[in-house]
Amino acid sequence: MIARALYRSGLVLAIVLTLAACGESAPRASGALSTPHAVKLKTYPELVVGFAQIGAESEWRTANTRSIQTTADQLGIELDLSDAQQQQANQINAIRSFIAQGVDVIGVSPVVETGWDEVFAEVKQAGIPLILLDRSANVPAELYSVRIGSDFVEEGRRACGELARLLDGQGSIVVLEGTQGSAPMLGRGAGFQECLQTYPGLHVLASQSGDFIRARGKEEMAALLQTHGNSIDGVFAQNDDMALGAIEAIEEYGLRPGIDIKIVSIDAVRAAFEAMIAGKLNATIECNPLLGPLFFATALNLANDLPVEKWIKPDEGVYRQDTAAQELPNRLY
Ligand code: GYE
Repeated sequence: MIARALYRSGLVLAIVLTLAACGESAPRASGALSTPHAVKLKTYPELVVGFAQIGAESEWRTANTRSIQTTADQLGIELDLSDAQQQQANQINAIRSFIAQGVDVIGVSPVVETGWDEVFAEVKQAGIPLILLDRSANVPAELYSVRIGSDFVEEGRRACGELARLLDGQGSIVVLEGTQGSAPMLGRGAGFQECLQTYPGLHVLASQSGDFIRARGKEEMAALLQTHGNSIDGVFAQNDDMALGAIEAIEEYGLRPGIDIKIVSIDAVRAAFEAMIAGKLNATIECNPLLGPLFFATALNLANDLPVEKWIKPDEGVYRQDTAAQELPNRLY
């Protein structure tokens, strides 16, 4: 899907560039000083992009930031990257400063889903295209140009399917949720719940928020073990980092993660593959953070008024212990 979208956007751009080139080299009527129909398209090195990143809460996020930075460097794009340290107010300030600078395109990964209407309307008013990268926002569709990111509801369904398989449809599950009110927390939770309806033998004992952070996942898992002890059969961690923290808590409690308690998480970062190879994590649902190339290809199309799809989704898989060792060398994040 990524390849297709890139190919398509590249193709559209190539066609338009060719037309523009033809326009410029077409013979001019005598006396004419310019070619009124030639289209002057922006190229990557002319682009100025502002991106309001969330922070550095997880390995996923670090890989995402790296992908955006290295792609901008490779393409010669001027990138203003801001780190909001998990604060929505900082993201809003960053967006306002991008408007003041007059950047060509603004990108943001909204830390939570709500509270964006006003600032997004300001972006629209300024005539700057807005890309939601990774997380979505709960706003009317006309307030942004495109969202590039995963189907979080589907990821939740897949996580439930994996746990149901591992537990033979019977057992008690605890959930480690990501940042409250964020699109992946809400979407993954909804997909998981929806799929649970088809497994009457599975039920959720408790849910706690670990904010997508490893240390918090460990803390919350330790507390859950204190309360529910040996009655926990499975853990659904809404990202790998929290699952890795939970693994430590389970070991400290004296149980075997991956055996006594089955664990499924989301992201598919390298450390998750290492944990699967060690037999401590049972499965991970892929969520691709390497969105830099797609982000800038889309930004260029928007800056040139070319059409883009409203929701661009990366292709993603599910990984289990049996193929983890074989897959690890291929992992790029
Ligand atoms: O799963 C988690 C990160 O928004 C999809 O945010 C992203 C999530 C990712 O902190 O690890």
